[in-house]
Amino acid sequence: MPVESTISKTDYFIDLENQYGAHNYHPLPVVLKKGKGIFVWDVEEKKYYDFLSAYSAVNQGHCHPKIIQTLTKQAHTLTLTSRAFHSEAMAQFTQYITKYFGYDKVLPMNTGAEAVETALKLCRHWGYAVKRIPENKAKIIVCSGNFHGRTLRIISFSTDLAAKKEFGPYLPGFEIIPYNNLPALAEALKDENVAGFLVEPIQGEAGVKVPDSGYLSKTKQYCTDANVLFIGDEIQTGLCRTGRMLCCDHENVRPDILILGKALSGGTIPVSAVLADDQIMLTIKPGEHGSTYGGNPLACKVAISALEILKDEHLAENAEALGNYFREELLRINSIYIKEVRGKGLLNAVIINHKDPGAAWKLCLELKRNGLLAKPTHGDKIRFAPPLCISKEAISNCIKIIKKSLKVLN
Ligand code: IF1
Repeated sequence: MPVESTISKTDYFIDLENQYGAHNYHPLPVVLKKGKGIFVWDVEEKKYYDFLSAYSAVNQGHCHPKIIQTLTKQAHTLTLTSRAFHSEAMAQFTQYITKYFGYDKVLPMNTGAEAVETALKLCRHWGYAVKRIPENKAKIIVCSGNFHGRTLRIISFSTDLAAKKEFGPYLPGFEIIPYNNLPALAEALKDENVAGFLVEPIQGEAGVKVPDSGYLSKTKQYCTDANVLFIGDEIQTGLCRTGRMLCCDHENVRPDILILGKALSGGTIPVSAVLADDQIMLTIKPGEHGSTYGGNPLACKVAISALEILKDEHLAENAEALGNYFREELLRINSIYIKEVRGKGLLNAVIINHKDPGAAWKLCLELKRNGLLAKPTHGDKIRFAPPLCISKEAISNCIKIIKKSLKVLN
């Protein structure tokens, strides 16, 4: 940054990014440079509570010392081998994560979207090899309002126009049914060529849509009865975010294919994984799927640490207890501008009720001014999802900030 500059550091970096970076986002006007635990700092040294947690990737808190120690140690040792060779770390990771979640096998990838792609390919393979669906006829059922990533295949079955318009032609083989609707699933499952049902246990992007209690266990049962794979996208809801290790655990549902990402590395490097039992996973043979970086030693070591922390620090229990407390306190504010408070554990959203369609954005700017970062989604919703290591005292402070900030809407 120029020494004599008259503009603020924040404006300087925002201008720079706008000039050289693609305009595929509309971020809050804050430029961050440091993070620790539940806090982040901007380039003006202002400190904030982080109530987004990088969309639930930093469940363990920013720069968790144990993860950073693992990361730096492994970075000095071995970072990438490709899958052309075995690695010590990959072997250890495969054993660790499969025992942790109780599956026969794991297939490691990097981003969430890649893991979803992997799960879809795996499901189709199983459909042909095991279920004996006629060639090219396999169908996968998905839900309206879904968010599973941004690849061409995944946006092909998105119902969000912004995510898909003018990106066609779209890939066939998907049927979209309404979310949280059992009769619609029962009807769709009548088609014998259905191989899988891909579902988010809570729809994050749709504004933290929590389905009716019993939805997950019943959809799982319907799938089992129809010999269809239940594919749980726990990329956002998993890893303690909703008060259980997996959101599906709330209903004792074990997905046939489990997809993990985000917090699997505690917000350090992209690490994702697909878990399934042998009958499904072993339908993929050498040469049929892979990734240069998937399962790299750095990622494997980091993921083991990230998973250890979730249990060692009782983050599921903390998310459950503090989530309940947070929602109760939000409701107690009793503001006319809060139409609804919803969520599970520390995955929450408030729906703003205001004649000004820009009210949620305005409130987020005021929250930022008062030291709390959160992001509006779909105009009128604000997601509140702090790192899971947050304390009751911190939540209580944040409630005060939210209460004070709501006055900006008067
Ligand atoms: C962005 C949302 C959250 C996901 C589920 C797969 C992926 C995601 C359930 C893909 C990613 C992100 C991506 C991020 C915004 C964010 C998001 F608002 F878009 F929906 F978290 F709520 N399945 N979700 O939530 O994972 O490939 O990104 O690693 O900016 O697109 P990815």
